[in-house]
Amino acid sequence: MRREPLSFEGFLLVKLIYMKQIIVWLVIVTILLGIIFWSRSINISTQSATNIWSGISSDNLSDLVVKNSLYDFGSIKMSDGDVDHTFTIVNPTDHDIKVDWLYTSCMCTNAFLESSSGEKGPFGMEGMGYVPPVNEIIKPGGSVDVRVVYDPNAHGPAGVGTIDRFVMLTDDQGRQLQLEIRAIVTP
Ligand SMILES: [Cu+2]
Repeated sequence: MRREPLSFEGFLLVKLIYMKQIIVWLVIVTILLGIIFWSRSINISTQSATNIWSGISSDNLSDLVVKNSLYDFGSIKMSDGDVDHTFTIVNPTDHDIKVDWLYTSCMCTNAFLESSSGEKGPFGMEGMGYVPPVNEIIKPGGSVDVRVVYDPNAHGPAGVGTIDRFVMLTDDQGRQLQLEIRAIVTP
């Protein structure tokens, strides 16, 4: 059986139908990927406190010191927005120590490094986008401030309850200092 050759208009129509189908599929795939990534980020945030941030082994502690490594905001309201706390990090040794990295345990938390030369940051969660190196030298007896900003709205309505977040500082010897913030989040 011989098929009629397709006219130019017919050809355009077939092409248009194909393109529509492709666009519909692209939209479906994009929505599915969005749902997968969204649920993954929620998973990461609830597991972070137990898995990634289970503490540092005692032989890997930085020589840098902080007076209080834990700060508790107490009860905070989502409607009041971001809260922040500044930790002062001191170099008690007789040699320079360079801060190489600052990472937070969750995307709702950012850290900024403040020194006499200005502010660096934000430094966020490892693996969630690019986090640049800090490259800040602390002189013997000197100090820098690490300002930790927590966004109680970052997780949406699911973010209500007790939260526990960490900031990990890594020095140029690969040794670490951990900071911790806590809060009870209410709507
Ligand atoms: Cu979070």
